Amino acid sequence: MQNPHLMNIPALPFAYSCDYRHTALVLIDFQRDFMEPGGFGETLGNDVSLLAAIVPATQTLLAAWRKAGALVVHTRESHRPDLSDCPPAKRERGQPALRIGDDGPMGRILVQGEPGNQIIEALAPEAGEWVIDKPGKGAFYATGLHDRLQARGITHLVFGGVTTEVCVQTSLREANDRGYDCLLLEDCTESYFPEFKVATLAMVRAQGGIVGWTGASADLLAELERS
Ligand code: C5J
Repeated sequence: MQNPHLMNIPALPFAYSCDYRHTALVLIDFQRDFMEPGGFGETLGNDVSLLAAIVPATQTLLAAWRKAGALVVHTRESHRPDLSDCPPAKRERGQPALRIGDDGPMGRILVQGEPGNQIIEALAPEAGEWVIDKPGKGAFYATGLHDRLQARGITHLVFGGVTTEVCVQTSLREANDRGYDCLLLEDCTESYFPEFKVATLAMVRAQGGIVGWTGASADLLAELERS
């Protein structure tokens, strides 16, 4: 008998198959520091309002994923208050208005526990969901995430989050190298640079899905409902 929990989701470059009991929804860095004025994203000179467009679709997906009882992983790009996990190369890069660790309108930029470092209210983690604080762009660097996913029997990862070409793409590539099949949802990820989003989606699925699949949340929702 066919596995009733198996989902066959229309995707590119071809259908993405996964059992939601072995799949985690990974939401990357939906933090005020990236999504709202006064945070890290804006200090780098970006128009942060561009990122708001993906919140409704991500909320709908998150609600359905929760209802299915499947694993949700939230990440935050964040550093310890003493910045011992922030290499000078990261802190001193470029000419931002405020650097990591500086005081801003939402507290210290990209520092754990500060208001700006929290995930936006609309997508706030619920009890039992994993919240991974990561000092790098990738979710697997210095976090122990791989071991936790392995212990939980997770083989597939569905990604949303910001920004597409930085922390989302880095995390997806790290995951691919660790043996996970990865689906990037195009309506649940956004960039400050629309052309970078388009390019990232194309890169991920090129060459027969060289590092993963891309798809739409509506197609995932339909399969989740069916299974
Ligand atoms: C950036 C991220 N863009 N979450 N971080 O620095 O993509």
